[in-house]
Amino acid sequence: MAPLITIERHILDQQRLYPQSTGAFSQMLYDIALSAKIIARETTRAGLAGILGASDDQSMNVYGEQQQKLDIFADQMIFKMNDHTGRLCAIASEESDTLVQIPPQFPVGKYVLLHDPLDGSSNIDVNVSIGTIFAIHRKISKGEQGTLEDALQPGRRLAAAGYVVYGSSTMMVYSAGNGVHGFTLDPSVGEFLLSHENIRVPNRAKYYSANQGYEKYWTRGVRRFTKWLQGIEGEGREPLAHRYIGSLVADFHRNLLRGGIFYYPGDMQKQGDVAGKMRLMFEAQALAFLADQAGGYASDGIGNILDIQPHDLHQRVPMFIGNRDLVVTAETFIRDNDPEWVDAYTAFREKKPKFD
Ligand code: AHM
Ligand code: MG
Repeated sequence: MAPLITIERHILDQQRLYPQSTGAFSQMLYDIALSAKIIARETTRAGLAGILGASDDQSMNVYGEQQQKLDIFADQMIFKMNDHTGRLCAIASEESDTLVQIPPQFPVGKYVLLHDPLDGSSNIDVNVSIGTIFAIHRKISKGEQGTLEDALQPGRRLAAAGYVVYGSSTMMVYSAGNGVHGFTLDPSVGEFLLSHENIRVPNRAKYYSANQGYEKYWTRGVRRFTKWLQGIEGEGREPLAHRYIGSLVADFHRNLLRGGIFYYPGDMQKQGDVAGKMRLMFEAQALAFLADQAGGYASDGIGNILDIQPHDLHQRVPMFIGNRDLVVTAETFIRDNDPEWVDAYTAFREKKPKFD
């Protein structure tokens, strides 16, 4: 019988590759796995426990979206599981306006955690897959407390990133810069077991995923690229099948395993949407890191998402992610068709960060 490899054992095995490691990093990934198990339990019991649906106080998050009860639960759970461990110097979440400091009674560590506690929250009420996304940067500032300078680093410098998908089973997928590994939760024993070792994006893509309901807002390049994926534009390739769940984690996960491209472009027509909807720090950096580690690629339409110097914690970013050849083709269509958008977005992308 092949040995069962728990996520704990896998993280420890990875740690042995770095003899100088203090173990703090491995423990942190394990803390996130534990938070994920608790969130998974709540998502499956949500209807029963009476916490399904919009939060009582009808509160809005920083993007003006109504928070769901489960969003708030997941956000607080991740904070509470990680605030006291001495491993983090700050935590930032899609649901909070600013960087959250470690409470003064607890020791301060060497890493910053950025996360989207419950991605795809519009799908909670309708029993469709949702997810948690996380990214970990190393502290680079001199003082004791974590600062925006520590959080606003390019994705290229991530120490680790991953996601949890709460679907027909719960899976955690992570990379600490040494390949992408997937674990499936066995609810009967409460352990994440290694089920997908060293995930690589398949050479042949099967799917394209985008919210085509918004096509009228898209630029000419993105529309032509979509026609190319459908085999209508260009050299008459076989069409890809279309799949769109509306939960980024679930859409990304499917395309990672089956091959394909997910895109959420920046639009010019809809005012203020030059950078689209996805959040650079809480969604895009982590998934771009995983795509890169799995042999794929993530672009904002003009270049690698991992190379963007962030200027704002809640910065939006256009996202094209999946098989490298498809993403590069999207960049080509945009370069050849959308000069106005490229100029407007480049000005946005190159804004300078303010760290004070
Ligand atoms: P959320 O973090 O508020 O849930 O929003 C992010 C979600 C992604 O999971 C998904 O890819 C996208 O928004 C769907 O947006 P749309 O409904 O515009 O297609
Ligand atoms: Mg969210």
